[in-house]
Amino acid sequence: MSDPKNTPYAIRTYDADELKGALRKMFLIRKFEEGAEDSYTRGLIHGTMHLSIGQEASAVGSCMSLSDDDKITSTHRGHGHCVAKGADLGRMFAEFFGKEDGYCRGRGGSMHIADVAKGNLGANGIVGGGLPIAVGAALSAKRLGTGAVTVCFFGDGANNEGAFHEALNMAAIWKLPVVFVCENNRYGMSTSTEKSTAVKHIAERAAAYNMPGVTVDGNDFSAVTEAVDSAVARARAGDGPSLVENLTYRWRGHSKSDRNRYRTKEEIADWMERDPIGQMSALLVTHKIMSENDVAALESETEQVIQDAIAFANASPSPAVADATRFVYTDDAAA
Ligand SMILES: Cc1ncc(C[n+]2csc(CCOP(=O)(O)OP(=O)(O)O)c2C)c(N)n1
Repeated sequence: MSDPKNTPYAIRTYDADELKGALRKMFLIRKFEEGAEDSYTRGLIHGTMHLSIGQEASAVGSCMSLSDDDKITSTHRGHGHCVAKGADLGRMFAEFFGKEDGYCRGRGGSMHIADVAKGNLGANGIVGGGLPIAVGAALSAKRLGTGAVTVCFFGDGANNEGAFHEALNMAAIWKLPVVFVCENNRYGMSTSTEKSTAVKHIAERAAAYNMPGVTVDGNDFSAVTEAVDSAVARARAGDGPSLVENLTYRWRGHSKSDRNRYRTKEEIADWMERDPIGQMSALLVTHKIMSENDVAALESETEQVIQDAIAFANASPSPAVADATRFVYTDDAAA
């Protein structure tokens, strides 16, 4: 008989439906962003956007043990977090296309999607901007005794912002129920983490704020769930914050204008070999949770979901010109 200790954490912890649901969300993130990229090329999307293709295990794995009552704060690279926390894909595309059915009635676009009903407090165009918001949400949960935990996503670039240090310190002294999840994809725009950060692993910085810090392979769904689930349990038990660093990689450029001059084709190809979706599919096939045919069928099903979401967004009405300034701050402000 196989030793259960050799069975990966996710397989020991989650049932078949939960694991299939996680792989489905990872496919949805990938297909959503491919659909967004294609729509951008067709001129359907204005402004820029930041794709997280290659980082799907970090987004989905970090949200596995959260309910709709738990909160997340996201980043400029936030589509994956949004989908992982259960957002409606049609409304996301509608927001991208500037349509009335979008999450901000088409006024915000890619970097302003929030889905409060699902506990997603929103993307943020300000690097490090989500960190103080997460501390505030966790403080509110603690004071109100709701039992909710906040997962705060941020990039490696944010770890050198003052807001990062202030947020971790405050969360630690007040023992707040927050998990700081750094998605270290090795670059902040064109600057490598190596050149910009004094420590080798960002998780080492947790020691300065008297909280646990762990670095994991962020492309390994099971490793991400193992680290984040334990940090969420610690936060829920009232033992305070933790820092988890998910090592990952964005396959695409920083944004649509990136010409990728700061990294080699070989480096990108090497990380594409470590595809989080390929790894998760292999994990589920190896442990006989799905067959290869099941995985292929799931992938096709998610492609159809994305096509339907794009069709929904295309059919959604554009805002009336007379309403252009409404729903930006409050409905009343422009009334
Ligand atoms: C406070 C602030 N400074 C600079 C920028 C410009 N900017 C946008 S994204 C980015 C890089 C962020 O890198 P990281 O946090 O590692 O996230 P990633 O893009 O790698 O996901 C920068 C410098 C900004 N939006 N906000």
